[in-house]
Amino acid sequence: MARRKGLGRKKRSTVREKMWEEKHEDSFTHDLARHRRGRLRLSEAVDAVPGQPEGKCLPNATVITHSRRWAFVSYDDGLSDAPENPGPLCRIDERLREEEESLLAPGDRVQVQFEKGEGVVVAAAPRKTRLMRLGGVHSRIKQQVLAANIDELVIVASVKKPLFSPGLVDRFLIAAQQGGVEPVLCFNKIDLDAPPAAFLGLYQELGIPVFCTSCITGEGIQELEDCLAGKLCVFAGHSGVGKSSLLNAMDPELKLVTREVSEATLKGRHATTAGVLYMLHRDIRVIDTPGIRALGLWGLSAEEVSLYFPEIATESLYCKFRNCTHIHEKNCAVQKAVQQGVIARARYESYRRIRSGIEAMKPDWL
Ligand SMILES: Nc1nc2c(ncn2[C@@H]2O[C@H](COP(=O)(O)OP(=O)(O)O)[C@@H](O)[C@H]2O)c(=O)[nH]1
Ligand SMILES: [Mg+2]
Ligand SMILES: [Zn+2]
Repeated sequence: MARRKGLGRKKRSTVREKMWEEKHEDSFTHDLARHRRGRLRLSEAVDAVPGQPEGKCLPNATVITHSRRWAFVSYDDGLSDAPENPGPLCRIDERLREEEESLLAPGDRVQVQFEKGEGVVVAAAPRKTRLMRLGGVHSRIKQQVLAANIDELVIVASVKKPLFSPGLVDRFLIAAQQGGVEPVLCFNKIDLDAPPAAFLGLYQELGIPVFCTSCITGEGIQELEDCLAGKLCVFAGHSGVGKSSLLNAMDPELKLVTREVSEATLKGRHATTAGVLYMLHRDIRVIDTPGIRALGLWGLSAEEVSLYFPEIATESLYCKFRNCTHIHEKNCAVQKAVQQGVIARARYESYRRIRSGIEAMKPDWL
């Protein structure tokens, strides 16, 4: 990628790091794709616009959605009607792209400057929270941020069509903890079948609010709406579980496109291609993400996995070995707790699968 002369990212990094700590939101950097263990590596952050007086570079818009080169933004109060404003579609400055991929995510706070009748996103504020995953095999970006600055992660699952997948929920719960987001679980399509009772209790015991909804009968929609009022949240889950339908049910004015779940695979098709932020009534702002079939966890080592399963972490204090993997050891308190039903087997199986997946992958963040 062509770098602008004199930008000198590395040299200025310590200065920016210090400034970022002091000013947080007001100073401008952007967390890039190559963080380690969820920590911002500000040495790799994109710098503020060259020549911009420090402290004057404030966010004035929020990213609604974006492609590689273009962002659709919502301007802060007062700016949308400004005579010099050419409209919400803005070009993304090359420093906010990496190898032709945009580094922005819906929910990002950005500064747009108006240049020759064109809006240009020139800088992005550090993210308060994020939902991220490993980039797909074809993506050059290893860590993909799906949504930024969200308060709640609404994990949507359906009881049927497609079938409930506890493994994906457990992965989302880890991603929520990594990104500093509060998780909420929503079992949708309860008109088709009862929500799985064992799992309802399990997640409630873990302290996760659980909602049971139907977009057909309207059951549970009001409760979900009350929980999300005034918040920015992201809806995530398999394709076809009813994410877009839930948004339509909360605010019929939205009229989002929904898709029939393909009978052949019962996995749903991808109707939504990029994450988009929608403004609903009651100041509910929701980022609807494309259906996610698998959530690769980013920046996690095999040893760390148990820390994200609170019930496993608690039991592991009683294991004979400090570095117990809880998989093959004798005298393992975790395995004993699973046998005694203290730890749910489904959660333990998730733990094993996630852990062995990371071991097999030999990720480059370790
Ligand atoms: N029976 C039933 N079908 C639903 C419900 N919610 C959504 N659907 C259907 O499920 C399919 C996928 O919904 P959609 O909102 O596009 O799912 P998304 O991919 O998660 O956004 C559509 O055919 C919807 O009509 C529900 O509560 N009950
Ligand atoms: Mg959808
Ligand atoms: Zn153990």
